[in-house]
Formats: sequence, C-alpha cells, structure tokens
Amino acid sequence: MNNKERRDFLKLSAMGLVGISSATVAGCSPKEEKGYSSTVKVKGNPIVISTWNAGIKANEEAWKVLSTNGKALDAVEQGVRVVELDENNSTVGYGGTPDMNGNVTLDACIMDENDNCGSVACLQHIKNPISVARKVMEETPHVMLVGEGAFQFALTQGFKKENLLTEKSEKRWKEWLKTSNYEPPQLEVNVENHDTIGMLAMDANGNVCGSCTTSGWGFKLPGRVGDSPIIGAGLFVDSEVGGACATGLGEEVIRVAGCAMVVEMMRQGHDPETACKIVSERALRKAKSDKPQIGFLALRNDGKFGGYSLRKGFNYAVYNSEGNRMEDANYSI
Ligand code: SD4
Repeated sequence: MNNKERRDFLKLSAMGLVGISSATVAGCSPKEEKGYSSTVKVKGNPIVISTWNAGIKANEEAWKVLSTNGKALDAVEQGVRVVELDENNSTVGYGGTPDMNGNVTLDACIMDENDNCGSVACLQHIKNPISVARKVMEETPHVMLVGEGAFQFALTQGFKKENLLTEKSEKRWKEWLKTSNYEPPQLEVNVENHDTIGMLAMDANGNVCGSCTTSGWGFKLPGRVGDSPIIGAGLFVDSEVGGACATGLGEEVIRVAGCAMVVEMMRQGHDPETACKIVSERALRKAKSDKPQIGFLALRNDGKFGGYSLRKGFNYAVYNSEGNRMEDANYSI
C-alpha cells in the first residue's frame, strides 16, 4: 500500500466503508477451523506410548501412575526416569554415550496439558535430566536452561552431582577415539543403538502430557544439542489437539519443527499416523544428510495414536487397558 492508498483506506475506514468482513473473522476463529480440535476431555481411558524397546519398562512405570488415577505429567516423568537410570542404555541418562571429549551431556524436556514446558540441554553430572526439566518448568519463569547454568540450577533443587560415564561407555569412547569417525549414527539406526526415549500419556482425566530425554548423537561435538530438548522439535503438546515426540537424527527434526508440525497436521484433520508420515516425508525432502532415520509418535487427545518413521526398524511401546505391547511403525524408505 502506498501513502495515497493508505490515506484513502483510512478515509474509507473512518466512513465505515472498509471493514474486516465477519466471514474473515470467522475463518480465523479456532472454533471455525476445519479438522481436529477439541477441548472436551475423554475421561477414563488412560494410555501411554513411548519410543523403542525400552518403552516397555518405561510404560510399566508410567502405568503405575495412570492406573491409580495419577496425572499424565507424573506418568511421563516417572516413566522415562527408569530409562535414564538404566546404565545399560547407552543413549539416555546415566551410561549414555559421551561427546568426543568423553563428557556425557544430556538433553531433556517435558510439556503438560496447560502449555507449560521445561527443558534442559547439554546438562552434565545429573542422572535424571527430565526431573530437572520439570523443575525448570515449575520453579522458574523460563522454559530452557543449558550447560553449567542448568547444572547449577539442578544443585539448588537438591539434585546430586554424579559421574555419568560408566566403565562400559568409557571403554566404547576409547574404542571410538581410535578412528574418531564422525558419521551421523542415526543413519544406521536400529533398536540396539537408539533408545532415546520420547513418551506421551493421557490420564484418566483426559489430560495429555509428554516427555523426551537423550544423551544425543554419540561422540558428538562438545556443545551439540539435538531436537530432544527443543519444544516444538523433539516434543510438543497442544491441549486442543494432543502431542507428538520424535527420535532419530535431531538436526533433520529441528529443520522442519517436527513435533509442532505433527500436532498441526492432526489439528488439520489428519489421523496421528498420517500426521507423522507427512512430517517425516517433509523432513526427507529437506534433509541435508542422505536418507536419515527419523521417527515420530503422536497421541491425539481422544486417545487415538500412531507412529511413523522414514526408515525401517522403528518400534514403540503402547500401554492401555489392553496391556503393554510393542508396535512396529510403518516407514517410507
Ligand atoms: C538427537 N534425536 O539428539 C536425538 C537422538 C535420537 O534415536 O533420538 N536417537 O538427535
């Protein structure tokens, strides 16, 4: 609009001849959006889903909370804590694969049914980063704390400084040093080497929450942060729609704002699996690495769920009134 047009517009507006039509306003209103959006809570049907085989035992823990009328937020925290504490799991928490200098740095985030979220990135020396992320959400006006600041904050919250590098992961690191091969590990993703855990749960009150925690890319460049602690990339929850979490090559997930987009696809009316597929394939089109593995899980707030990955091999655990079991995700390439 040039100056003359702007003046004419203002004149016409003042005369009441130009206005935003009620149709336009209606089109912008969430109530008028086509697709899926519901604030009605589906009560009495709790469910939890989580990535990879380790999801089975994480779900067990989450289900203890959900089946006793507990909150989805507690379920997604308690569930993934079990995997963080498992020293035999080399991609999450204690015993996680270190960076190229031998330091274990952890990423985690959590999001509740009221759009509250908390996150830590590049956190060292703390066994349960997910619980620190929850403290960031509940005890600070911030969403994300990183590095030394996140560590110092954890100490103020009563967390203990611990050594996260187990003998086993130190041995693997020393082995890696011999070649120092810096290839994205997710290209060869399989259930053995990728247990980064993302979890989504709906409690008996119909509230959906999510969590995600990882030690990230094995032998990474110091300071590297993936998608897992980034709200909208590795995890996203919208109370009107549901939630999504991601696994795989974080750089490619961040590039397409992965989980925020999966939730948005569900809002537009796609079922959870299709929403995950659309965003996975968008990530593939835009990928800067050759045919990376990435996978998404999605849980709609009516309890419908699904998962999808780019490459074969992604599976996830589902626990609802029918029990706890693994599902294989469909894939594209
Ligand atoms: C990351 N997305 O740091 C994580 C790693 C992962 O299966 O999920 N691996 O990029």
